[in-house]
Amino acid sequence: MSKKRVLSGIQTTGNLHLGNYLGAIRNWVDIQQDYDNFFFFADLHAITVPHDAKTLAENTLKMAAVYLASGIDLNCSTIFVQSHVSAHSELAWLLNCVTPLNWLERMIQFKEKAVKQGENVGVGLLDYPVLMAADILLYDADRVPVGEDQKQHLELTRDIAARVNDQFGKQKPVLKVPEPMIREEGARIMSLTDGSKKMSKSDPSELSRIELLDSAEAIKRKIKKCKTDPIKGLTFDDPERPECNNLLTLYQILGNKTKVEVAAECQDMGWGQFKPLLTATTIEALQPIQHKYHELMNNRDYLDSVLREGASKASAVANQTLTRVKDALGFLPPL
Ligand code: AQP
Repeated sequence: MSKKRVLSGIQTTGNLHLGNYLGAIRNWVDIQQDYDNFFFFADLHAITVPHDAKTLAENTLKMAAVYLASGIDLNCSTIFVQSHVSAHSELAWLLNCVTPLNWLERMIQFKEKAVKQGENVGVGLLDYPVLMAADILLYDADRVPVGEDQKQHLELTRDIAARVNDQFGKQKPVLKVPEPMIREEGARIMSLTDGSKKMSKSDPSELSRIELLDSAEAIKRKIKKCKTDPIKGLTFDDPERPECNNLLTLYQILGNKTKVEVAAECQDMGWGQFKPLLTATTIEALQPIQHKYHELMNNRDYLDSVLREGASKASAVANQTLTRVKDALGFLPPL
């Protein structure tokens, strides 16, 4: 039996942080041997908010090195740059024409990010979930591993696929309807400065996130300054103590411990005792990734060849789906 297909990606908007790693990449690495995987660098998504043309390409390359350094295995996973596979933009247009506007206006992420951009909010930000639907549906993905924050967008992808099938695939479904794959642990890593907000690349405060490439010094400083509370004894799942829950979760996952172990270890601790432990655990967990990352960044030819091959494999799959959709929608095939 052939393996089920998995697809996921991350925007190339900036440096990856622990939320992206624990909510996404680490899970991809853990499951990859059981699936046929496509992981991409969402550079077309990265321009849905104002971006710096001088850093976009470099951010994309850095992210490729991070995926590989984190353990993505090219024997079972294809990695590629979204803009290198033109079918993504093309299918997004076709899907735009079957997607009702009010489906997009309901998206929480749009509402949150639109507020930050005021009157200048771009059409691309509203349309982001349709491009995401195209990303997923092009590969006939069975499963999409994402963090909790992307769940609504994935529901929309399913709705769009069902609508296309309903309107144009009465005899035979045109698109495969994918399932989300959300791992409970690490699904929502919170900001270090506000335990009620998710850790995010676009948070203006660098102190709010630990980036995967942060130096040991930076990690130490950020954990030292992170928000805590005056209560002694550290516990999970207290709704009054979101920061405490978040920091214990980081300690648990990065230290490869169970929740029960961490709860027992930390129940009588104060922050003064806990913070150095979390700092050491974080530095130790990130060190091998950082080491490998620097090696890869010094081997540009290798990275280029991986991305070239990835784009070619991804295009072969994506173009087939695109042709299937265009046929179903009734386009005159190229002559
Ligand atoms: N805080 C988080 N906890 C768990 N998972 C997270 N992800 C992002 N933040 C967290 C997961 O990372 C993957 C890639 O996300 P993305 O960069 O494409 O978009 P995002 O979700 O909007 O991530 P950011 O960091 O918040 O980026 P900006 O600030 O640029 O929007 C997804 O699987 C996501 O669930």
